[in-house]
Amino acid sequence: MSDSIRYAVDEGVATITFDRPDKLNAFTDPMLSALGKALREAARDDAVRCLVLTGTGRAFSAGQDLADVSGRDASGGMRFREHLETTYNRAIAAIVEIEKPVIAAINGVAAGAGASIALACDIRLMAEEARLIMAFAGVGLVPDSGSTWFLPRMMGYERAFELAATGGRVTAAEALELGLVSRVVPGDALAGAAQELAARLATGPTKAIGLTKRAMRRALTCRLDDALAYEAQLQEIAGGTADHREGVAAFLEKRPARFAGR
Ligand code: LHQ
Repeated sequence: MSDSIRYAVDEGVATITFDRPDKLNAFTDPMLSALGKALREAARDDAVRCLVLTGTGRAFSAGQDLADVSGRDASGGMRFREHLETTYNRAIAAIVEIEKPVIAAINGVAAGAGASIALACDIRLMAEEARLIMAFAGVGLVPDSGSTWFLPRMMGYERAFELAATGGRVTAAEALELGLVSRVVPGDALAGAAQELAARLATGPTKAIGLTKRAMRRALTCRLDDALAYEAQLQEIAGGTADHREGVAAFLEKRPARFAGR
């Protein structure tokens, strides 16, 4: 896909790997463009039923490449708004909007926008030695790429604010305690655990799982009566799928279901 983004599809699982280990997988413009392309490809390809995002080496990603930022123009400036709107914001929207589960396998440090990308995923598995760092304050910036939205919802305003304002670090054990990740595993078991979970999701009722994601994401900002109505609307769609018919038939025939993802 590009030198620093690897994209591979195997048995219904698309794995997107940030692959610039000498710079802790810090994002450059070509990487962000390749990430956007990989996410679009995974959304478009019906053979892909689950995604895994991970990094090579000792980092998930250290966020924006800061050398790239300072080298932008003669005054050392960067058009932050335009940059965010055309790169990270699109990637975050793609992760949230793709109607397939997205797993972050946080193999190592995830800092700044690297942490934001992990927080945007549906499920996070974290290596014991990994860290989440709200690095933005350390370079005089506000949390971006969705962190101001995700963090307070996941850990409450007060702790989220303290973390962001101090540029604080969260260990894997703390992340688990705070509900930021669903599971912590030894580093050498992380890739296997992520692929095992991804394989399970990729053989599930993909359409219903995608609609579940859509409904739950929407429910984060809507009223109960609205959520109830939306569930009913989506159930009408799920109820018309081959996977629903297969699930019911498998139950009645006392055998495992074989979901085709539609
Ligand atoms: C890096 C980076 C990096 C370049 C490590 N860039 N080289 C911002 C601006 C614009 C628009 C969009 O949004 C954003 C959002 C952001 O993401 S802002 C936050 C950016 N990230 C950071 O501030 C984190 C900076 N990195 C660090 O604080 C440390 O590297 C951590 C704590 C992640 C890891 O520390 P160490 O384990 O001690 O590793 P290291 O610092 O020695 O890094 C290894 C190499 O990676 C080193 O290169 P070198 O050639 O000297 O060996 C670093 O320069 C490079 N690297 N992060 N973000």
